[in-house]
Amino acid sequence: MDKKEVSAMVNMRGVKGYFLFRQATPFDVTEVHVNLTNLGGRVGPYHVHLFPTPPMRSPPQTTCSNDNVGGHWNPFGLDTKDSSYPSGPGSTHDRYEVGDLSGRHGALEGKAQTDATFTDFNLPLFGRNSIVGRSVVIHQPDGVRFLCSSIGYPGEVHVARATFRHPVFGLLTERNQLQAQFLDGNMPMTGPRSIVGRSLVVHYANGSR
Ligand SMILES: [Cu+2]
Repeated sequence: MDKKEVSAMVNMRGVKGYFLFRQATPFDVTEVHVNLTNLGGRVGPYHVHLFPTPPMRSPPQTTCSNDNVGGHWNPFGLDTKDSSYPSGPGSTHDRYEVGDLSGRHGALEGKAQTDATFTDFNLPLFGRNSIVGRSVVIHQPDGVRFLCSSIGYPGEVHVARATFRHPVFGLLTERNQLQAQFLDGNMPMTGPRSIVGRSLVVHYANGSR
C-alpha cells in the first residue's frame, strides 16, 4: 500500500499557508505539519469538517458555512459537551473527535503565525474514517468560522490544471482523481449528500461540458 500525503492550501482573508498530512500505512501515526502566516491574532480553534469547500468562488462566510462544509468530522460520535471530553491537549488522542485538531494539538489563539509539526494517533488518511476530501476550518476565538480549505492531493490538482489545455489528458487526470476519491470512501452513499441517483458530469476548464 502506498503512503499517503495530502494537503489543504490556505489563502483566504489574508492568511496564507498550508496543512500537510502524511501517513505511511493505515497502521502508522499521521504526521501533521501546520504552516500559517498573517494570522494577526484573529483565530483560535481549528478542525477537520465533513465536506470539501464548494467549487464556486464565494465569500468566506458562505464558503465555510455549515451548509457547505458541515460540522466536525466525528465518525465515532464523541460528545464534546460531555463533562469527560478533554478541555485541551494532554489526553490520549482517541478521546477527541477525529476532526478536533486544536483539541489535541492546541489552538492558535494570539498567534501571528505558526510553523509546527504534530504526531497524531487519531487522524486516518486511509479507510472509511479518512479525512481526505474533507476540509479544514479555522475559527475565530469566539467560534465563528473564519476560513477553510479542502484536504486533497496537491500534485493531482496541479497536474489537472497543467493538462487541461489538452482535453484528452485533462479528462484522464480528472478521472484518476475521482477514482482516488472513491477509494477513500469520500462519496457519501446515504444521507442528504448522497451521490446515489445523481449524475456525473466532467467539465472542461473553460466550463463547457
Ligand atoms: Cu470547526
